[in-house]
Amino acid sequence: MRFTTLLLGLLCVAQGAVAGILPTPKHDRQLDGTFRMDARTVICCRPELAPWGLYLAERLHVACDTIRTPEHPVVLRIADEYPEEGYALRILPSHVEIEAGDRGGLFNGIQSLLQLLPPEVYTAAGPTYPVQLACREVIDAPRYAYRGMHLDVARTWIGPQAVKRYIDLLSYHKINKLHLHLTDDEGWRIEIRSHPELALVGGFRGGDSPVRPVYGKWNEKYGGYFTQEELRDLIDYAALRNIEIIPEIDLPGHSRNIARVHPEILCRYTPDTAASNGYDERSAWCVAREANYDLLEDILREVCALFPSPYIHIGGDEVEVSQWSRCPDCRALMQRLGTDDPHRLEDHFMGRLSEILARCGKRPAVWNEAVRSGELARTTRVHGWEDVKACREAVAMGYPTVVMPAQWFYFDMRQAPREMGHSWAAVFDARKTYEFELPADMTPAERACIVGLQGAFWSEIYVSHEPEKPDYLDFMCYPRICALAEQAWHGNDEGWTCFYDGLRAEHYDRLSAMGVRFRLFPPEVTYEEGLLRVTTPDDGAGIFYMMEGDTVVHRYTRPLRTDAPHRYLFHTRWGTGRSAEVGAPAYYRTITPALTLTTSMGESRRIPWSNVDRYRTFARTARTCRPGDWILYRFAEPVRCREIYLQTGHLQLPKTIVTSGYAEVSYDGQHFERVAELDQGSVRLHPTRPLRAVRIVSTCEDNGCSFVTIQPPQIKPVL
Ligand code: TNX
Repeated sequence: MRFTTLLLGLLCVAQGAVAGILPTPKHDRQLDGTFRMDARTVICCRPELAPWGLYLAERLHVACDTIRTPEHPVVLRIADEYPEEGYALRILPSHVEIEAGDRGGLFNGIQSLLQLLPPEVYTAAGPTYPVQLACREVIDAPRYAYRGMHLDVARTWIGPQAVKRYIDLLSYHKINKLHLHLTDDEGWRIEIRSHPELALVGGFRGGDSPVRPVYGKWNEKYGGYFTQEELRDLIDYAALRNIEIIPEIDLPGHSRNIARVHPEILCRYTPDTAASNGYDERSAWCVAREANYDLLEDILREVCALFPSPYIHIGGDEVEVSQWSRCPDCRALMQRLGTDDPHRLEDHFMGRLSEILARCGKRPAVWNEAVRSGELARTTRVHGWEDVKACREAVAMGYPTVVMPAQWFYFDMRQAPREMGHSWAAVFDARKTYEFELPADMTPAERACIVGLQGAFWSEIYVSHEPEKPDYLDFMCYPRICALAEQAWHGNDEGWTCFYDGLRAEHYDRLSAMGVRFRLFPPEVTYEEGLLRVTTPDDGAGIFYMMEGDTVVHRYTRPLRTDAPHRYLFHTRWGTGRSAEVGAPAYYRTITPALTLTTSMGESRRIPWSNVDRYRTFARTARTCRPGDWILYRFAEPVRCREIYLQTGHLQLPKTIVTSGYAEVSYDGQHFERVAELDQGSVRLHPTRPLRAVRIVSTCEDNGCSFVTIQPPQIKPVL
């Protein structure tokens, strides 16, 4: 056992000697000698490869020549004997050559060469010459043909410039598919020329738009969309970088947005707005309304004409089928189809869309729920997102499947319990993504159906956390995308320790040069015998701290002697990377004094106020919030505390907050004084005297949702 561990360690080191390329190449060996690269080095290729020659020349700050072969060139060449997207990169004393069977392979070879140069190749300034490159031979090809990342531009509007940056970063990691989630309940992000209102109206929410505001943008009209011109530009930009954009129009559910623009697409029954506090909860297209297919054909025809991808993603996730059971037309259709199962209507709907796509020469891609019955043709590509079981079921039925179970590949999930992000699927970091394994008992036939792996970035809680800043996206995606890339291109046979060593030793500096605000692993903080001690798994990262209530940042160099460990918050930095802030256990200690919750918004019977009284879990109101509504937290005894944190809303459903309002405190239980404004539905108070009660008062006219969520208060003791 020890011997094998040692051997593996040695292998890792031996590989490490020539390592540096991420994802790890298939064959990679050091040769004798060096190649000297300087500002006079010339990239040389045939005219038809000029776009790739120029791409490389631009990053190296050198010239590209398509006519003659200069001395000591970097040669790009297409040759026969390579697998798809495979390449050979040879660094020889006389020249460098990148040879591939196709343009994708050539691009991948270029990326490997860039990674062997100093990280500055990723900056505007470029490398400092001369650079001595150790001679080397890399022969490489991908494990999976499909290595994807998804981006939700619907919930949070992410425009052309930001998507280009996203594409660049993916391309550096040899990711070759971008699944672009263009429509959802909260936004329509693609111009449809035959129906301009879809984007002109549906691209915006709040203000005078019929689309309700949600997710943090309450007091303004918010949104945007891609024109077809902009999308064409993005498609070309991605294509040069070996990335195919797969557009998604999410149907027949997740369609509340288009239903606000075209209410006639919904099922023909009077919505029960009494139960939902005035909201029409219908979000799915009526399956029986024939005119719907005309509108859908108009939309899909334009999407097919615009995107060269052979697949168009048509959604199929999380459809609320109860709407169809209540619709007389859908019920009649079910009768004609000889079924009383509304799920069969989704098959019918998706089947009709598949026919439209087929007429345009395209195939459908769908979320895994859409193939549960197995009715859809086996030419349908499935994105297995719910869990491994869902992926398994799809391959067992013979569907080509993109494996992306949320528990390993949803990068909107939190990476540690106290960090930002969702947690409904799992809390996990890059290591878990790296260590993903397919079920061991999968048959070869089932494995053959797996086309590849994909990560996802859903953006509904993007806005609420870091409005307008790219750092939330970066923090959530990197280094998890590095781990995804390694998995999808190479596999994980080297083991996490080896991969992580390479990440730290070389890739962190590259990510920094790329300007990625990536996540570092959280520091570990202990307190013993009066000493605060901090370590970081990211050996080499700087450790910093701030004192509670202060903004001055200090560098941590040695253990700190203190009797107030709860006042310190630590984080680490490496280039542009940063960890979350971490305190000693004392920092997080809370108390649970006897409490009674009441609110003017009524009580949900299913999720009662008493959940909060017992500090167990959240409670829900019976309706949305209006100006003057209040939430009162009354204590049995005066409470002395250094901080009390009041939170409305829920990470999973951030729209369920009191969107604007303020907090009041009472020291005698009778008189209240206004002390602070709510920020994204929450407020942190630092009372100076014992409290009898606190109260949140709403100033907002509804929150886009039929209730408010109230979390138990987090109360920190005076230590
Ligand atoms: C589930 S994944 C969804 C999305 C959410 C995501 C949040 C899928 C097909 N549906 O609508 O954004 O969870 O993690």
